[in-house]
Amino acid sequence: MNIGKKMKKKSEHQKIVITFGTFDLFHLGHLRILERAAALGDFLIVGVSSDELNYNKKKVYPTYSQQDRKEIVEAIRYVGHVFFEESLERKREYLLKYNGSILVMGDDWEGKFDEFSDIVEVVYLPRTELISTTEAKNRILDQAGRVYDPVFKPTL
Ligand code: C2G
Repeated sequence: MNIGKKMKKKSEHQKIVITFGTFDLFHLGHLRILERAAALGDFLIVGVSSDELNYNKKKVYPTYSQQDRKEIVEAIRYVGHVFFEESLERKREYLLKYNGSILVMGDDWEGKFDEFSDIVEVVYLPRTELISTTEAKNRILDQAGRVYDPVFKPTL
């Protein structure tokens, strides 16, 4: 029997925590916010931003497709349910639909979602330092340069 999955089952009267994110190139910062968000309630629901939402926001698609990002987040043991966040404007609708009690975001979003405090408790958690998808991409590019550029000398 899969105990982990059994524990994820939602029931009445549970405190539902909802969080949102892209979760591209899933890293420890992502894992830690999901762990801390889950600890605030009984059941964690995650809105994974769709590819189109990301493109509209940043004019670039994430490295991994929305289906891949959703599947990875679904596999995290702190997560009970995952849906696609199709638009930033639909947060209130999602919070009501999924019956959320707490909205959790990293503190890079501090103050941005206070407007929803009439229907949920809004909590901003400190980001994990020194880790981000952008930092990972830059490190990969830097390392690729070392591997493929025969004249590149790393500074020690
Ligand atoms: N995060 C963190 N520590 C990091 C990096 C990210 O705690 N080092 C948190 C962010 O604060 C966010 C979550 O992990 O709460 C997901 O981060 P991103 O994938 O960067 O998502 P973002 O682009 O902020 O999308 O509706 C809002 C958006 O969908 C949020």
